Amino acid sequence: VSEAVAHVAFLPSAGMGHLNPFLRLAALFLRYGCKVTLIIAKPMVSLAESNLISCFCSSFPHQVTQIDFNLIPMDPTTFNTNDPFYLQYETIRSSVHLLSEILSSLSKTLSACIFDVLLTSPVVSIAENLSCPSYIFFPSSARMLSFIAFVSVLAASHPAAQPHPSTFIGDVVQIPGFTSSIPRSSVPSALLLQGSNPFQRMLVEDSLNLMKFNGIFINSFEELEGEALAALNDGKVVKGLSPVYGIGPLMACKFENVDQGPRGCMGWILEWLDEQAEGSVVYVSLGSRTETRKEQIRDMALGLIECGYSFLWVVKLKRVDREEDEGLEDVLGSELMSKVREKGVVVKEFVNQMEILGHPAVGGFVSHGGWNSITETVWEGVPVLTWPQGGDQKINSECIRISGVGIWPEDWGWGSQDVVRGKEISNRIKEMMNNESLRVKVNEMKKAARNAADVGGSCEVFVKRLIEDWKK
Ligand code: BUP
Repeated sequence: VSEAVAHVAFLPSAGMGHLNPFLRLAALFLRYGCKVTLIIAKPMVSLAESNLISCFCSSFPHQVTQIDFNLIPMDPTTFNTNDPFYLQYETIRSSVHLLSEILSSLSKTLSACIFDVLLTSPVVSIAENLSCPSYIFFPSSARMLSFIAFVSVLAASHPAAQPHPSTFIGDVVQIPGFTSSIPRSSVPSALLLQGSNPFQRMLVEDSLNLMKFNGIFINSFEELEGEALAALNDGKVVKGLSPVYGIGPLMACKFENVDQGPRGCMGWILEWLDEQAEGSVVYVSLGSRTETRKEQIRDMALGLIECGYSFLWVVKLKRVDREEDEGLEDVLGSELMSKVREKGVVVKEFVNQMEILGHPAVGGFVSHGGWNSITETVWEGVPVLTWPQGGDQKINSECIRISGVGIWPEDWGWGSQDVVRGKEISNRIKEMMNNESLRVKVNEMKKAARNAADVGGSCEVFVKRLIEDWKK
């Protein structure tokens, strides 16, 4: 490509936990002068996603072009799932020839193409035929990426022709290059379910296909996950894996503030936080996709009341036992609800998490262990207590414990299934809020995070080097 400005095409997939960091990655390349084409699979899964994309495009009117990738509608009953994200994935897969047309019309001007990891297998054949390099963006931890990449090694070493993950994943997974192993109990539970499910097929297939790209971008950095990044790049995890670029931490951008959730709600939240003493508030959010059980909500309420700290609790009631209309008072009862109101505030809307974590009153974060939440809490130097609910969250939580920036009580199990009593929750919150060494460690990590993202930091070095390579 002889043009002076590098031109990068981005193809995101569905889900805010993927879209948010993916657009932050695109904003990073924009910051270094690239031109961006955003290819959007339509129709999108949720309104929140289409709002965010509109805000992104209107924030960079001269540098970003949006192209619609109109999906061919599919009959959802063809698939044995009601997960809208998996249906989107399959629809993209079956419409991929249309994507091929879009990319070939752009290919003369393209310097690189970046795909979200959920599209790894659907786009692999297209990526192989592109005349520019293609990359995957992986929005979880380097430890989780190592696990996924190592799945192909485990599967290949099993005698059966097509072994099931529950047979090739033993009691522990010892990935070469790692000091500590991953216990079977930390493996995403959908992978271990008997019988075949879409998630298993996707992961096993992706594990092999990850090798077929020119590189993998990951929202992590040396000081947070040095061991995993080295194991991946030294060929210890799997031989032949493409370079893994730790371009993290990817931080919040201005476009995320526009029209994301009611600013009215953020207004009173910030006013309430302003009234609280520095470092005195526990912020609680177990993610947006969690199926929160009523019992878990009750235990959390008891734990928060007992711990004695003020709290800001983001509860996603919409998925409580799948009952859409139930309110928190219906779940807690009026007596418990009035105690909750004495010490804390409860929010049901989508909040601006970065703004909350950055408020001086916030002294600790009870999180599900989503990787974005972890990198955000590190960025703000807030210690974290994780209660994984599913997916990659236990493997991410291991990074928290290893790096020393937070606590993960391993015996709590998956929050979406296991019972943890209020007393235990309260004890762990107190431990997080009172532990001086956690605070020191997370502040060291905050400095390292900011250095990595600063002028001359690892993130800039990687991005500038890639842009130069693309221009050759
Ligand atoms: Br909830 C919530 N506000 O109210 P993770 C989330 N977020 O800004 P994962 C908000 O969404 P799940 C809210 O800051 C982070 O960037 C949060 O990503 C933001 O969770 C993102 O932490 C969530 O990686 O699970 O794994 O995507 O979908 O349940 O949040």
